[in-house]
Amino acid sequence: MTSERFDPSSADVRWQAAWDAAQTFRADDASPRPRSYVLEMFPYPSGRIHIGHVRNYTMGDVLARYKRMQGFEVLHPMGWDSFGMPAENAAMEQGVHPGGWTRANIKAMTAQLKRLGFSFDWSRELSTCEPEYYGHEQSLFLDLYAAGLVTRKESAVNWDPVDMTVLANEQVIDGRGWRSGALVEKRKLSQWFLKITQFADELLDGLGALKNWPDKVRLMQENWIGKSQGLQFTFWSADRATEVEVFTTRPDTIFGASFVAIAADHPIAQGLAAGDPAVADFIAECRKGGTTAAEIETQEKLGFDTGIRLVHPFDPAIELPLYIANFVLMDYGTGAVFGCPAHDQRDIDFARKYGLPVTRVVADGDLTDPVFVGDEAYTGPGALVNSRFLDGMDVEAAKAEVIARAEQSQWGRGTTVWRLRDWGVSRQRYWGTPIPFIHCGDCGVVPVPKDQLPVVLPEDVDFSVPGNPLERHPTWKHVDCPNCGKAATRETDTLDTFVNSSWYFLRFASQPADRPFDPEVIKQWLPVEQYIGGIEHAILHLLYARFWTRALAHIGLIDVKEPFASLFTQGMVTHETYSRVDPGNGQVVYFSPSEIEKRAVPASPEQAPHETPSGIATSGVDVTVALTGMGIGVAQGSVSPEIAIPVTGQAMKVEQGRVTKVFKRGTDEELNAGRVIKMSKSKKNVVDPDDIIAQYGADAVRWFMLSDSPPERDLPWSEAGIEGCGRFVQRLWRIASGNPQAAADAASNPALHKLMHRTIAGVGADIEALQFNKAVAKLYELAGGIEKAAPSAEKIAAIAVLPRLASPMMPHLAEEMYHALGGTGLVAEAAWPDVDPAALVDDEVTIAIQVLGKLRDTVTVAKGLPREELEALALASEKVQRALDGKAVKKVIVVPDRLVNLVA
Ligand code: ANZ
Ligand code: ZN
Repeated sequence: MTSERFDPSSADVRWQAAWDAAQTFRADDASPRPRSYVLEMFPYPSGRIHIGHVRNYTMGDVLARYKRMQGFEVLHPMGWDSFGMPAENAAMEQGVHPGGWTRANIKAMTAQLKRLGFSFDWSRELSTCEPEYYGHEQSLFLDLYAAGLVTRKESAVNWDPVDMTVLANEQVIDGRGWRSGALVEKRKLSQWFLKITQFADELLDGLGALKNWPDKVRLMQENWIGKSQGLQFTFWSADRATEVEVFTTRPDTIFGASFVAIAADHPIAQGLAAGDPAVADFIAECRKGGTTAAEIETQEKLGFDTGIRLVHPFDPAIELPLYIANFVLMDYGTGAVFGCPAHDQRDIDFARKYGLPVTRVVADGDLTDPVFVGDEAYTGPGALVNSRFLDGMDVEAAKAEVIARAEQSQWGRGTTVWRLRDWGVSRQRYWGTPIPFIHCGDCGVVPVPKDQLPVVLPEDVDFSVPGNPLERHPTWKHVDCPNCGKAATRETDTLDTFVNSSWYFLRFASQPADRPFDPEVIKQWLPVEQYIGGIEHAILHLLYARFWTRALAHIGLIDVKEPFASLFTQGMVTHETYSRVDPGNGQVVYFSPSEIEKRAVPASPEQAPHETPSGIATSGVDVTVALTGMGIGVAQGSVSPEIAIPVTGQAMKVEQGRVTKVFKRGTDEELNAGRVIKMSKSKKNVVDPDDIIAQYGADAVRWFMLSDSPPERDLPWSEAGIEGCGRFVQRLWRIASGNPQAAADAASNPALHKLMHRTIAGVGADIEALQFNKAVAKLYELAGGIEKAAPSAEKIAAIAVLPRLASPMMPHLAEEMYHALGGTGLVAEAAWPDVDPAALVDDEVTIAIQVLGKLRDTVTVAKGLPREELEALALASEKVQRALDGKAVKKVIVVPDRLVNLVA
């Protein structure tokens, strides 16, 4: 006996247990089937699964389940990106151990994921904070070191002089330490680097082959790698005592040069500082503020005139002042530039501030005057002007001409520079992979011998004092040198968490105990067929993972060069916000959905009946905020400046003189129903996955995540939407559990047969193209078709395929339906239904019927109908007769299978 209603609260756990028992989702390394590796970016164990994770993992799950039904051996793993700052912050704020906090979070989140019925191979679960993972990472790091891909060099860090600690960029807020509030200084420290720049060319060229990556992501990576072609050349002082080598990407603007500037760390600046306290003071001033390119970009431009004058390479009569300037970076190009204010924004800001000449050398349309007006540089194309032998050339030709002349006269040469820097992986933090090196007074830096790996983090650490607990630990760092046996110290830096996520997809594919992975097994699974995650990882994570894969291939550990064959970046889940302005302080106060109620009230006369359109924050804007996982993404999100949300009036619906308004629950206090924006705690517009699963069941939640919006777009959460999904779950259940009672001699239903096969083919194609919302729509259509149909053999057949079609998206309901219909085994292991190709052939066409070229009617007819029949059909149309209004038809134009035009 089947029950009336589908009850997810009992069915969900029952089927989850059945899949577990049958090990349905275990990927078999030895399988003879073709492989499919479906991967979603693994989460940071922050404590709770949020709705963004649910959307991300639902999409991956649908694809993984579908591929399994298609006969693939599917690898669909899940794990935890579990090192990183939030655990240390929790340790400092709540006095808990980062490990305990992290592991408890993982436990809670695992339970949440299991409730959603995702088809993960849990036997491959990994957590990057466990020695079983990071020990292998240490081993790979040593391999890269042996191959010369790891170096140690001096580099600037953010130093908090009060807490006496190094700060990550995210911990510097407005130039001050996030805890102490002290002005942060730049300090030089010896740091570990991975030589990603050695792969810059490859990483750039490789983008061309990633056809199944979003163009946007490829472009972002291209810009990040930033290959520029330019000219490197030397300026001399007239007495030849000073020489400054500069790099420019705009040699064409050479006659617009009005100054030369060097970085504060440039050797010339350092030399001057030794003899002149004013220079030393200025350099100290430049050291304040952050180290990121973005911060340097936005800082006020500061300069110091050294008094030195340099001569123009094309005309010794032109002299340019040499400045030390805070906007010039030491580690880009040569650490020195010439400024052409008319055509570079930084340069014009600087020139206007210090009263330097601004000369136009590229015409801006008709504007050719050498005197440049205004504060906005012209960076567009144009013909060269005021530039002697370059006049009249376009920018590209002028660049080539200057480079050729410089090379001929041997004062410069054409070069390529990259924006990409080597990857600094040292973090002065506890909760990360210990860098496996030992510092010996005699032997220098010595790698930890591989048989002594893993270098395990000490458990007993103290977070009550700021700084790196590994540094302060009484015993941990004291070891004997593996080389000479003398007393030595361990490296106390740990690896950037992005290292953890740079190879986890390899460990998922193969996890022997004694080495990081087995290359033979990797070969079978990699590349990942479909990778799904948030756009916020477009650059760093995806570039680092590509780099690690290439680096490991370079040293012969694996064969694959690109880890992710296809990449998909999903949109965010958004929700209406409820707020009001606090009259006391003018601040916006937010209310959660549980704190509000919507009531219909009489419309006041001045309120025009309308519905306020809701502005949807585009996912392209707020890219720093992590929807899913990746530790660092979360860290960035938590400190990205809160975006002020303008409250856009009242959202109301006017119906027969009444409007629906939003009130603070149980009061008459009216609230603003504001913009629909990404769910976030601070806006109180979050929906807890646990609550909605408890209320509607896993399948309704999954179905909602796939419905309504294309997957790359934002999905607005709505109560009505999820309720509709809950109703559809019940509708499908009624179809499967009701008795179709086909009479053997009932009329056949070719239309339903057609619809069924179109749905099988269409849903499959849509899932493969990740167009889940379209697959959803097709299932709605088929369900409707079945409900309308009278009993027939085709109806029985259509009902019988429903569980298999629904299985990737609503797996629990599908199992229940499958069994109610007499299926054996698990539908999750069943094959995708076959398509009858004959049923896909379109044998009907829609004919447009026109009178004097104007569309009056359409008819759907069998393909290939003869002219006379089409003509007769057209004349029989009532609408056509009305349009003719008694006039005689003079001529009939028939385009077979397309249209009939009556000329009267
Ligand atoms: C003169 C000039 C004229 C420039 C002009 C630009 C526009 P990209 O293309 O991003 O590589 N530059 C070079 N080295 C620098 C450094 N260490 N710190 C700060 N700025 C530096 O940028 C190259 C341009 O950035 C170079 O071209 C240089 O300014 C500046 F109308 O030279 B240009
Ligand atoms: Zn030694």
